[in-house]
Amino acid sequence: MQAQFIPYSRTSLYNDALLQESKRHYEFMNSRRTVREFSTEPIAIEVIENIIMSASTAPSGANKQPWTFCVVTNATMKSQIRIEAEKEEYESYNGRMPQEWLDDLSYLGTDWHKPFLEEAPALIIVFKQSYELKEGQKKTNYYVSESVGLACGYLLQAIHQCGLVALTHTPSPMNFLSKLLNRFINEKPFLLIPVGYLAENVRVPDIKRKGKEEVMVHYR
Ligand code: IYR
Repeated sequence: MQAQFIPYSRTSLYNDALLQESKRHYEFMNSRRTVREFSTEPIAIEVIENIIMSASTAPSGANKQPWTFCVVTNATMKSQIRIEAEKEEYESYNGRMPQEWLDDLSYLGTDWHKPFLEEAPALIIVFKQSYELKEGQKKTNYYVSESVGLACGYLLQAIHQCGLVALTHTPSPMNFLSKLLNRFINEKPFLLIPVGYLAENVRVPDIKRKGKEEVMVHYR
């Protein structure tokens, strides 16, 4: 059945105002950094809810919204997640990851220790719904990874907009999260995103983002 169509409009910007707004937004986004050190200061659950509902406005295949955002603020559960993640990461850093991968990461200084899984006040574990389970019936979802990837991008942007910080963490393999969080069979862990205030005196690697010559091709 077709949806009812309703009016939709935007306030348009032109010329200088448009140019300025696009530049302001780029500079704001360019000030986002991934961090691994969080203050333990708690964040109101209402804030996390708003951030997640912002993420959930992302476009998705056939508007299926094939995502579940699990929020863990419970200290015992965070510790369990840390223990399981470090077990996997220890194996990854000590044999599972090929030398090229370890070399590619070495300048970032990451290793198997994941203290941020206990320090960050909230862990958002994003699950993708490979298919939908409606009253026991399997229903197809479309472009699931693209959709959930977009929602995670929106999530990171909302976190940045609030002056908070995050890490896109991918313990590998991640199946332990399905078990610990008791998730449904149609859900697969996608990303683990610790969120919080930035810790004090944090330093981040002095990495460079690619310039427009490298990331953009214009066909005139
Ligand atoms: N998942 C591991 C390894 C890791 C992999 C990539 I690609 C990174 O950009 C960073 C880390 C970890 O979280 O340490």
